[in-house]
Amino acid sequence: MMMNNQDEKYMLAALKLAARGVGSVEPNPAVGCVIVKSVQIIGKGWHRKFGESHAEINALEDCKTLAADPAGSTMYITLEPCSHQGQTPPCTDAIIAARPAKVMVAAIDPSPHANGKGIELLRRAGIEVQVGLCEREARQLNAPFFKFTTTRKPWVILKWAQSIDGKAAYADTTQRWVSNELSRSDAHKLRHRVGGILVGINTVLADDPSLTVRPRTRRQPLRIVLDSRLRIPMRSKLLRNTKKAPVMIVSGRQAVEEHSTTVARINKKDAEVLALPAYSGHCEINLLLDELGRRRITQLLVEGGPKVIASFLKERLVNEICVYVTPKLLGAEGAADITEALAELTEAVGLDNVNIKQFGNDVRLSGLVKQQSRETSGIEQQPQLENEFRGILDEKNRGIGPAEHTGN
Ligand code: AOF
Ligand code: ZN
Repeated sequence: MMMNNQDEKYMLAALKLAARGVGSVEPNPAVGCVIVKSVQIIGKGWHRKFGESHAEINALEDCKTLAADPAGSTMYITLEPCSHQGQTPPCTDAIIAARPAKVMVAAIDPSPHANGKGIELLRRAGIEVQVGLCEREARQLNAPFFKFTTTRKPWVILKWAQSIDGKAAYADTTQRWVSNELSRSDAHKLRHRVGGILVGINTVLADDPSLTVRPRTRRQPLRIVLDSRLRIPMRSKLLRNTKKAPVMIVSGRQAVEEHSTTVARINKKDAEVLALPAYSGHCEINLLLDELGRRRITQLLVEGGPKVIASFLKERLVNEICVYVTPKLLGAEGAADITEALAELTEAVGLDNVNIKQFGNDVRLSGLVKQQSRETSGIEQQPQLENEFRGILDEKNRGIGPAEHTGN
């Protein structure tokens, strides 16, 4: 394939632009586009927000600010341009009308509505198209999108906060937080990426969380509770504010049959009860992922507690982990022992693409799960990424939300 360092430089610039959309475009992929003519960038664009115009359209629009004509240019696009009428018209129409000489595409969009169709259309219109420049980086930036599109299962992120000695909570429930405020606000941003947030019933009983996303104008993820014995209190915040965001209580089939009055009361609160096959009291979470996939939930954030975290890891369903460690040893003052729950794991779990960041005195450690994600994500792990690109991923795709320039 004919390409050079200049090409790579422009594609990396497009990837950097794309990364700005992480946290506001989901469940769409983050896409960037750079238009170059006579060794000059004449247009830049990225998909800013779900439902808004695509990267290519924004870049073509941007050419107008320089009064530049994209005819004869080279367009660098991080994902195959769409050729379908979605919430916006097909990008291929706009590209063909703009008459670039060449289009460089980092990765094919595996969605059924794309999958090479966009590239074919451009070629048929006489535009030279090259595919595969910085493909690995492009696939990593949108790893959740690629996993979902190829497996129909959501990308699973585990998030928790703990003391140095592995306690996720204080025994005294009047002391609510283990991590500091900066960590908590960073963790909150993770919710912007996801279509679902899951906790276990013990977390609901102990913390009574609302699990909503602020600001409220944002997409509100489905709030999911694993509750094998249907113990959720009718007075819990979750069941009292079902109008703010949908709620799904997941339980075993037998429990649902046995507790039909509770189910009716939950339904009356406008929350859903999902009955799954269960064995020894535990629902088959693998089947839950299939169901969430059918509902087009592309990313799931699992927020604990320890037992739930351990079950996702035991079932090898986790793609990404984000842990906040607070510099305290809670000893007997601590509860919700993560280390103890994880002692049941029979195999060690390692992380790739590790990122470490400090929030006050707390430390956030995040990364992609090795092997587990290799098996289930369809993406290749690549620890030796291009330095510049690693920076983008570290900031944008690993455990944090939108950049300064998302335009919302
Ligand atoms: C592009 N450029 O910037 C993005 C693309 O409903 P819509 O119209 O927003 O279309 C969403 C689909 O388009 C999404 O599932 C993915 O296949 C593709 N995303 N395509 O040409 C972009 N974000
Ligand atoms: Zn498009």
